[in-house]
Amino acid sequence: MADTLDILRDLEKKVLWLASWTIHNANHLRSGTDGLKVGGHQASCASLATIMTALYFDVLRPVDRVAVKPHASPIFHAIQYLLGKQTQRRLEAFRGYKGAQSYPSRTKDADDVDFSTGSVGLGVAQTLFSSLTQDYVRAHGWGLNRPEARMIALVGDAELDEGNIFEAILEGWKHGLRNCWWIVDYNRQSLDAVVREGLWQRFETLFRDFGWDVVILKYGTLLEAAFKEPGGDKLRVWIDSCPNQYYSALVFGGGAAWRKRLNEDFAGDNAVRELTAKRTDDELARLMTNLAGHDLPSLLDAFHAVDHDRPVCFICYTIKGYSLPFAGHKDNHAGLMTPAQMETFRQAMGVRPGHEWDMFEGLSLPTKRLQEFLDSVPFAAAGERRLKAPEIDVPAELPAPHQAVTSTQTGFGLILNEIGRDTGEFASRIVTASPDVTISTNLGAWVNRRGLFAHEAMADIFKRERIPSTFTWEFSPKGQHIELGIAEMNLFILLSALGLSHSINGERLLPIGTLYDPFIARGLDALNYACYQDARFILVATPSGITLAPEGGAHQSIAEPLIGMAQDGLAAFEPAFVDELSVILRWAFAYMQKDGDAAEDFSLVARSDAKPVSTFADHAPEPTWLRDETGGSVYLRLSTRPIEQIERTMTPALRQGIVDGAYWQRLPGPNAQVVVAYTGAVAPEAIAAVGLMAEDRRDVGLLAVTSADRLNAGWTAAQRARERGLVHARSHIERLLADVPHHCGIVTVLDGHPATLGWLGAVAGHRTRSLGVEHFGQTGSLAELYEHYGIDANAIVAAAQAIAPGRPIRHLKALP
Ligand SMILES: Cc1ncc(C[n+]2csc(CCOP(=O)(O)OP(=O)(O)O)c2C)c(N)n1
Ligand SMILES: [Mg+2]
Repeated sequence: MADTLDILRDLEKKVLWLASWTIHNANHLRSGTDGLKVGGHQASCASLATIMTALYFDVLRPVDRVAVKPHASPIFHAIQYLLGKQTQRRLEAFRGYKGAQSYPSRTKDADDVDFSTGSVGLGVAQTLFSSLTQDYVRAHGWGLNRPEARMIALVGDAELDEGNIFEAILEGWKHGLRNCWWIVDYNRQSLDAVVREGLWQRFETLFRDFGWDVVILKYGTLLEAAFKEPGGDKLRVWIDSCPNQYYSALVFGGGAAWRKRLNEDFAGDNAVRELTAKRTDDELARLMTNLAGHDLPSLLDAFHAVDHDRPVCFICYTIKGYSLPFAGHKDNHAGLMTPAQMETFRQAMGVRPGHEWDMFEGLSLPTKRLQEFLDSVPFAAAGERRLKAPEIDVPAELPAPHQAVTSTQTGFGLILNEIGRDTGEFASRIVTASPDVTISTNLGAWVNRRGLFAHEAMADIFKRERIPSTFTWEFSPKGQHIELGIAEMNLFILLSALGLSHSINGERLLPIGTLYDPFIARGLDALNYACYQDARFILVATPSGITLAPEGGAHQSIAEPLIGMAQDGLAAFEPAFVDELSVILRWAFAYMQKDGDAAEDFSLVARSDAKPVSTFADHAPEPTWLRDETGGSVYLRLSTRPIEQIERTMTPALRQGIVDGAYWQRLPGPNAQVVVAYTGAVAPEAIAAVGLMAEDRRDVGLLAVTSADRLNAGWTAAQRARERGLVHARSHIERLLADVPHHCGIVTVLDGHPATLGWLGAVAGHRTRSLGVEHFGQTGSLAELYEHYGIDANAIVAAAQAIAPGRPIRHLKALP
């Protein structure tokens, strides 16, 4: 142990040095051209250097997964560098192009990041939901040959201000959370300043209330020993009652400041004065800052002492900027050591100029001993920690239950109900989740078939008591629906965790989350992060738009179609008919399983390209980056509006059009003056408008747009491909509009922001008028609201008349 401790002390020093140097190099030595500050957080790094040294070089096992406090990214990269998983080149390029990322990133970093962090609070909750996901996987009998992982978050104390963390704690309690450690870097500083007194007590009671074990690590071994000296008990009381601000200021002031202050406060107390007098200024400063979060023996003891799987919150007292010149200063968050300060630090670390990146430079133990130790670190012993899971076969077709008049939401429920009958692998890998809107998003039939997930079986008392109810609410470890409380953040973070199960647990899940469309905004940052780390899931959002008419403005989504277009890693669809939905869902189950290297620029192009190879089929050969569709998550914006379904046969071409984003429902003729392009629930209005116009105009076209997102992404990608020399590249929408006469006008319409389809006119230079909803909705009937917001058949006809040549329409009702 003593030997290991010496090695860890050397490594702790090296990790702090490398992280500090990485940031210094990026800011002071690498040449910059754009006049921007590069940045980095030397103080936040120093705060976690000891804790991360203890964890990565001693405590962690290969199965464990860690969400690293975002601003400690350089410490993580330094550790991976020592373990041979990070290159000097990437450290030198920290915060630069293709360099180590400012905040740990699963997709952009090359050194085995477990969870992307950066938006504070999200990584923390992700560990909780990853632990629940692990339990889910194991309860279903998968991955039992692997040891259980601990899901660990390194948490900044100010990070605990984020509400999503508390939402997650509550959910964790409901689901019997296990194997989850949150290690709080309690440096009592946020970005702006020193935090409130006594926060640790609030944290302590809160975590205990929710069933967590709480371990408070306050004093290091030096202080604990000093407390046993004469006067030590008084010194302890003094530190315990020292306000955070004073303590921080004294840390910054150093040994002389400590002595002055202690001499004043203990003027008449010989024991304490003696305790301080026998120490030099440096020794006194070391003693007074010897908090447990910087004391390897205390940390190792505490981490190794955990002998149960209950969740644990470690509150580790630390000092922001520990060992660095701005330690404890309230303004140190973005503080950087000056070149002069760095020079002093370099000398103190025993690093010779020109040897700054040398792994063992300035350390006390022989290189061979250190290297042997690194080679045997348990965490790195198993090599590649990201797992691969085989693809789950998706049926060639999903059921498309036909009802003459129905909504996409109803259709979704019916399709899942049909899938729920299946006894094979495909249906067993589906896991659904919903934040208290399971029934109202129409998952009820699926849940009736597959049950709710819980560690322990819980019967539906209503059913047992024979009280009639449409829904069976029975929990068991085999259940396939995870019911959440009303917190959309939790839904997205859970989807993020479920959607990474193939990589983390080596077991693929096919997660589907349902919620109300407007409340996507409530969890948007978590959705963004789920996509950022390439988690794979299907999001089904319903009801949507003003089409949920009597529900009113509070529940009516406007911006979501634009979110669907703009969100990277998420292919957005808004089908109008249930047969379209069936095709899209089938495609989505395959798309969400596709591998992809999201860190590569070209594959990002291919991802946004997101269209079939056949688009380029006439013109071989294609560059591989065009073919490289990477897969991703899928968002389905559905509706509760029952509309008349189309009786038709699903041909391969139609199927392809639906998936690529659009198809002609009525082909415009060579003399067409108007094309109506619609998306989603307003299909009947578009069809009616075309019917009205067809009486007076020839060849009116009707374009069904199932995915403005994929259509637009394909168009952008094709343009880029042409700019790169692939002159024959054509996107799906370019082909669809190729024969539409130049003089023809396009009216676009959807129950969402009109900009979603507004770009269509730019594809081939057609005059376009885009209808949609721009203002808050209100209660009313569909007819009233569609008229008010200008998305009814009359509005479509009026818009066509304004932009298209030809005779006015006789049937047009006078507009208000
Ligand atoms: C959601 C979000 N809001 C704001 C920020 C900006 N920010 C970065 S760090 C930070 C304070 C972090 O303090 P703490 O968690 O205590 O970390 P420390 O640097 O003290 O270790 C803030 C507000 C962010 N990264 N994410
Ligand atoms: Mg802090």
